[in-house]
Amino acid sequence: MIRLHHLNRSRSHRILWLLEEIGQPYEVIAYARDAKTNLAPAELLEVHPLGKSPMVEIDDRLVTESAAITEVLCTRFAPQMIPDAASDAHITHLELMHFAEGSVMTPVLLNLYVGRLGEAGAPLHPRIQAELHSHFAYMERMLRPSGHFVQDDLSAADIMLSFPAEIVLRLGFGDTFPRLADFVAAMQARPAYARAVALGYE
Ligand SMILES: N[C@@H](CCC(=O)N[C@@H](CS)C(=O)NCC(=O)O)C(=O)O
Repeated sequence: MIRLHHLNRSRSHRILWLLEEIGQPYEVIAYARDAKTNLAPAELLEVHPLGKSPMVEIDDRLVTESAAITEVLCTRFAPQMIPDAASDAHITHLELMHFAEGSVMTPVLLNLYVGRLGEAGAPLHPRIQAELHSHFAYMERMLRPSGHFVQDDLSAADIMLSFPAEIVLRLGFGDTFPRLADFVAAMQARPAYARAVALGYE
């Protein structure tokens, strides 16, 4: 049995979408962000000491970290979404799976938090903007002519990179990175993505 610990308006949405793509039965335990702090509720700390979402239970094994969850779900239920382990594409797959949380999210989160400092954060803005731009430009360049990352059909990297790609648009960079804008539109047009949205969890 697969059980997703899902926090509203979070990285967990890409796992909900992935679960719809792979077509395995699953259940969702929904958590709501605190209305004032926007943080996860304390109940998530009862599941894991970090108290973050997504988390997935697969046959009673708790799996944390979006990239690990995506890798485990694809390996078990949708192996076509991961390039063959001996291929060059598999190395690109690994690079982008790590990039999605380990690289691009650093300037994204710095931009969010330093932005709250107002004038006090101003000396950091140019560096953060430059890092945001170079990471988004790298994503734009890594998109294949098919409009996917890594493979010419949906892959685990597409799932992982959908979250930062949606942030590119939210930050107003859609015109600067039109291929990323097309990628987001294509992923959101997939029936499985629409089914995940229709579940109404946010
Ligand atoms: N690297 C982790 C990040 C998990 C994470 O930070 N999740 C956020 C949601 S986008 C969260 O739970 N935030 C609530 C909080 O920190 O209180 C992953 O990819 O799963």
